[in-house]
This record gives sequence, structure tokens and C-alpha cells, in this order.
Amino acid sequence: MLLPCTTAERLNDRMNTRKAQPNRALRGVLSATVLLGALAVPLLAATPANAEELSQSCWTNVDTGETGCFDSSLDIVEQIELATGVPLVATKTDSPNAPLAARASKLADPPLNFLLMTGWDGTNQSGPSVSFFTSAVGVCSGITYSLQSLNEWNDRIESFQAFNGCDAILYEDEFWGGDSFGPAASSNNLGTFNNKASALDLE
Ligand SMILES: [Ca+2]
Repeated sequence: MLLPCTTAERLNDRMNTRKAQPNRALRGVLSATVLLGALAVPLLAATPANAEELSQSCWTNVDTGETGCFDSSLDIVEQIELATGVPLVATKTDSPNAPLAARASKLADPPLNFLLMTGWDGTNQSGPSVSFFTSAVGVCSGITYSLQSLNEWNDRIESFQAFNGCDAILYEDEFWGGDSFGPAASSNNLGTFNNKASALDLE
């Protein structure tokens, strides 16, 4: 998925395609990478392809593509911390103390993981969930994480919460096509967009 061009070129391309969106295919290729300083990291599939895991909650490390799942009755942050052995910073983007918490977390000793977004199968953050996190301290400051397909989570999300300064844009079709919802820090009921999201931007 990596393109043989500089980060600056990639940023320019991305900005251009965002403004004009003249070429969906081009945008898809460009957006399939995470822009992070001089690095471009492929953002991999969201969850394992296993039907029995549709009833579970799952997570993806967007830096590595590593995924894991757990019983959806369990606490999301605790389960990710247990699986990774690393503290997970999960300050809601739209919480009153978010800016202060974000500063504090960036001063903390690494390693830390930062939750980007959790989406839920049901409204009001109910049912199985899918979460995305990164270990990059910059989180969504100038970085956009773009997920071209929600895979097992295609057409399932009915509520979501973004964290650590990220806002989410949900797209009706894979590769960021069709109608969109957001950018927004959270929603407890996507209304007419329930069970539609097939791709994501976290920015
Ligand atoms: Ca869809």
C-alpha cells in the first residue's frame, strides 16, 4: 500500500483530493496509509474474519495491524490493556477535561497506547464494539487514520465515541464512498446512518 513518494507529496496529494475529490481511486490509495511524520504505515483489516466473533468486541492496533477480540460484556479499556500490557489513554474527545488530559498523557512516560475510536453494534454504546488505537503520541494532531473497509463491522455501527482529540467521519461505502456522517466526536444514535458505515476517517 505504500507509495514511492515523499510524505510531503503524499500530504499534498491528500489535501488536494480532499478539496476536490476528483478521483476516488487515487484518494483510496492515498488514504490507505497513515500519515505519521516520515512514516507511512498501512492500516490493516479491522477484525479477524470469523463468524463466531461477530458477537465479540474487537480491537485493532492501527500501527501494527494486530487485532484481538474479547467477550463483549467485558470492559473495553481493561481488555485492551490486558492484551497489550500497555496503559491505554482513553479521554473522550468531547469531555470537558479533554485538553488537560491530553497534555498530561503526552507528558507521561512511554509506552502508552491512545484510543482513537470505539464503535458499537447498538445505539447508546451497547452491544459488541470495535476499537482502534495507536501508540503514536501525536494521535490525531495533523494525522488522519483512514480505514478503507470496516470488514466484519460493515453496516453494523449504530453509535460511536472518539478519543484523545480525534473526530470520526463515517462513510456509507468502502473506500470512503457514498454519504458520510461527521466529523463528530461522538454519537449515541446515528439515526438514518445506523448500520450503514463501511469506511472511516479518524482525524
Ligand atoms: Ca455501508
